Amino acid sequence: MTVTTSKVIVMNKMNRREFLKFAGAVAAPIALGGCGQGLEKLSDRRGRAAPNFVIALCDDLGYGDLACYGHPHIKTPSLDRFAKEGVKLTDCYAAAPVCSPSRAGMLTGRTPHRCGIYDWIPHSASRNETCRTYDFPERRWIAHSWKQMHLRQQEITVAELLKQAGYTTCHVGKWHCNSYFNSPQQPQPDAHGFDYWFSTQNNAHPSHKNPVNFVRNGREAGRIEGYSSEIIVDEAMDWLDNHWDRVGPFCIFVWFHSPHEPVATEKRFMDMYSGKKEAVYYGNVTQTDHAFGRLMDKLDDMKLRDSTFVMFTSDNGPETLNRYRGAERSYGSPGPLRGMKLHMYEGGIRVPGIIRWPGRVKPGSVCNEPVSGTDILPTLCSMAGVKVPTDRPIDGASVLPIFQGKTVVRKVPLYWRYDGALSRPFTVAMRDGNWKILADGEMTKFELYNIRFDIGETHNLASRHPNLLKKMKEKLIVLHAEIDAEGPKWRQQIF
Ligand SMILES: [Ca+2]
Repeated sequence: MTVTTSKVIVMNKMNRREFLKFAGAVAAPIALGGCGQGLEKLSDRRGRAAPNFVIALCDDLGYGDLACYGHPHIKTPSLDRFAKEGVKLTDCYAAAPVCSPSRAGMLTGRTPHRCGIYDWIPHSASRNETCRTYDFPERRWIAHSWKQMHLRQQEITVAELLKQAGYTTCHVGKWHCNSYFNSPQQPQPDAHGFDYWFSTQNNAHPSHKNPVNFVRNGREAGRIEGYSSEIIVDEAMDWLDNHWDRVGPFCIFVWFHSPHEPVATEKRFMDMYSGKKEAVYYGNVTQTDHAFGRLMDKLDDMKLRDSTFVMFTSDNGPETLNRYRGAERSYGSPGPLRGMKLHMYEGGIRVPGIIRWPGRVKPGSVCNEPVSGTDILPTLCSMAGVKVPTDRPIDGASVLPIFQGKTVVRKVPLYWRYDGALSRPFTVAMRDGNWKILADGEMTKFELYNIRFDIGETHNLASRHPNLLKKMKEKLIVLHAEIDAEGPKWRQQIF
């Protein structure tokens, strides 16, 4: 039954010809040779200046939404060029299939459940939370407890670690790691290591156009003319000009609101798709691409290209059209993947991922080694010569080995949990090598896929590989219990 659902989703988004074109675009370079770069050994880097970091994160950008990931219509010239200058990751994952947990995972290097970020976080002022409960009884929480959910002060973020190591740090865009935004009741971006922040609690309001809800270092910025992706990049460029000391290295997190709803797009980008019902969405991705390109041009103007590691990715898969009232522009594509945002199948969690690091990453290469949002902290720490915290479990791993053509060494397999997943009963997933297991929260139902050869998760191999299933089940059950025990219990059950 679930296979049928998958086919419907894929076919809704992409016809067969487009799918084959996409599959070819992704698969062919892999066959030609993975990630080997012939790069300098990491030890050679000792003594060199630590690189700057730019981590650009889109909101709900699907795996199939960029031209360089096979989209048949959307134009993304800046990112296509960026991919030719760097490495395109075919197996890049978000830490979760939904906003807030994904961001917490990226900041902490920990699977978000450990941090207590179980779901997207409502704004403290929102009114309708008392009726928001999960519809399966064992997981029902009173909804106002969601407003208690936030990235706690005791979590250690990558920004804090880099700051301690002499980096100047900046966050621009969507934050979504607390409910009481710009309030003393919960930690704000500065409390999590960002020297400078120009951020919103969640989406740009009322839409990407002329947003009114940015806060700059604790002060409301008021209504700003323009579109949020451009506004964010303007701020990042201004920060580089006027706030970065130009002495030590910098780290900027550029967290776009686009192409999440409510989508609004400048006319000239919509006009590129005139006559298409998807014009607002497609144009929105193109506008984000344009804004990203401007930031890359700025790095060139300041002669920072060679000293800056840049990663572009997304926080989860694409929204389902009309899933809720207001999602009528969500024409995002998961490409050949099964599922969408909020699913534990690949469409929910596998996202575009492109890294440029001149001199270390072979231009135009393609890498099929899995990389997750939780890997950002250990990877950046490794490059900056900063120790990763040892007083708590860190799930991510440094992915620097992929730049030397090697495999990432993981102590913890890639793991995802989202109790509100639309792919229920499957709310938990784990990937170990080429294999992915899905499970329900009670660890009684399982599916098993060879994700390398079955990217669309169409063949459940659980019954065909009982020994492998048993091994992965055992590993997952232990990991799941350990992570579950660590998550803080600020939720209250209502019965
Ligand atoms: Ca999102």
